[in-house]
Amino acid sequence: MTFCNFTPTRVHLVVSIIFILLIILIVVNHKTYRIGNPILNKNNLKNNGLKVQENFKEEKKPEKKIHVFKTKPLHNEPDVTLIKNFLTEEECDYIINLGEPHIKKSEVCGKNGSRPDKSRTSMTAHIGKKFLRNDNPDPVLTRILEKTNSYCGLPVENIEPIQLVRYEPGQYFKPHYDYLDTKVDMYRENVAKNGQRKYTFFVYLTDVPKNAGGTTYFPRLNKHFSGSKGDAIYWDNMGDNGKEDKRMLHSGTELKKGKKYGLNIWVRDKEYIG
Ligand SMILES: O=C(O)CCC(=O)C(=O)O
Repeated sequence: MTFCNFTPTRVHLVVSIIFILLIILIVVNHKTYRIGNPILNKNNLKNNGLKVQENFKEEKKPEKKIHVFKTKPLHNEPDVTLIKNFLTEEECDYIINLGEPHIKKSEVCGKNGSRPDKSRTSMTAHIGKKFLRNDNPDPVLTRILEKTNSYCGLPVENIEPIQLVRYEPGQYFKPHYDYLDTKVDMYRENVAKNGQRKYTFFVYLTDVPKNAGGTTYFPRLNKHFSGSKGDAIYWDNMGDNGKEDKRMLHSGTELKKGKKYGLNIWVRDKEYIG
């Protein structure tokens, strides 16, 4: 039979190899589209005028960590909330150790800028940009900012440098607002640039002994609040209508004994530039 007598020539061999290579090329090319090679991402394909497959898979983004918070309402309308264990004990100690070497007399925002004042006798350290270098981000600070973003929903970029505060017996912070007074030129400019302080997280970094004062007091709500180590007291300084909410007047009452460390985390209503 002719079939049995078939003897492959060199030409047959070359044609067969080309054919097999062609099949391999088609299969590999098909797979590359489906796994979402970053070079062949949807936009590049579109920009190149190529048709994008319906089932194209995008490059996998790192999963965003989901934080679960346990909360307790402390007051309704206006809302004040206790966030249990917002920081871990280790995070509290870390912040104290990080800020303590930089601590100095607390200041208040006045007509002529930030100055020490007898209405605030505590000590403060700003934990600012130098601790948050992009090339070497501090993992604990990064986690705290991520939790803040996760709870309030505003971006990490809106958070001011966080502020460690320390009270010793006899020290206090008289009633004040956290939002900046836009009737004062320099704060109006600051708010135009950086946004207003919308949310406050005041985190208790240490336990305050019982009956030792040192509460967070809201005179217009006639309520004293406090937390255990790691708990945050959270409120909105702006209210639903976007205006400064005068009911959020608050103070740090005089500490009678022990030492109280707290952390102010203020979230602006737009990106904080500085
Ligand atoms: O010490 C407190 O309980 C509140 C502190 C406070 O209001 C502040 O530092 O702005």
